Amino acid sequence: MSLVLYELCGADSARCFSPYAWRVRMALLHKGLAFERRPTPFTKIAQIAPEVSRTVPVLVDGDKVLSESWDIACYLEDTYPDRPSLFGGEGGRAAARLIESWANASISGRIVRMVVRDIHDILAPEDQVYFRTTREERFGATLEEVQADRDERLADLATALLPMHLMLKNQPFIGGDAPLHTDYLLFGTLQWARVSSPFQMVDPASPVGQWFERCLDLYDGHARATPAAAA
Ligand SMILES: N[C@@H](CCC(=O)N[C@@H](CS)C(=O)NCC(=O)O)C(=O)O
Repeated sequence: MSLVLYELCGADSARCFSPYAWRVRMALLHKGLAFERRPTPFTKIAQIAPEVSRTVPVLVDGDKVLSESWDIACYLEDTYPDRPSLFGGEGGRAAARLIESWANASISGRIVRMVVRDIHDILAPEDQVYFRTTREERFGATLEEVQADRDERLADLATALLPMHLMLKNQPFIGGDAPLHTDYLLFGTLQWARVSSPFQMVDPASPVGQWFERCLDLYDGHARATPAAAA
């Protein structure tokens, strides 16, 4: 097997939670490509391929070392064109950029403030020190302060998810009748929350919650096999 995916894990190497790595993992499954997974903690990421990336995911395909989840999805689409398409054509690839920006800016940007302390708690001790230091510097507040008023911010997250809620009245996936990479872009973000935090931010009975469950069922329930964070 020549494809190797480096992902981000907690103290438990079975608990991979990076939203960007989940996007790539789902893209590999969509393409039907076999791959080996290498769960990597925060403080070991720099050793994967320092000349190429300081972040995960990193995908190794033979002698190629790739980083950046969007670039990896495009690489898979262009390198394995005979496999199921991730984008459904060039228009789909261009439109997927909007979904990526929305998922990153509007959804991940809100979710991180609801789970940042919980992420800390699933990390190994040396990663906890690194994570607390870098994130507290980034937020200008303690992890506890950042996450403190998350209940009051649920309505704001629901508003940010409204376009998805409305779309789901007409079709089961962003890709239409079946998922495309657009679905994996948002899915990765919500899977990050599911795996790293017990805080329930999307009602499982809501249209978005049901779409998320459909994504968890894809590829023989692959993503569901990573357990949700325990309360
Ligand atoms: N734009 C990158 C973002 C990747 C990224 O930020 N990954 C995080 C994990 S979710 C990371 O590796 N962080 C390393 C660190 O914080 O030291 C992508 O889409 O792949």
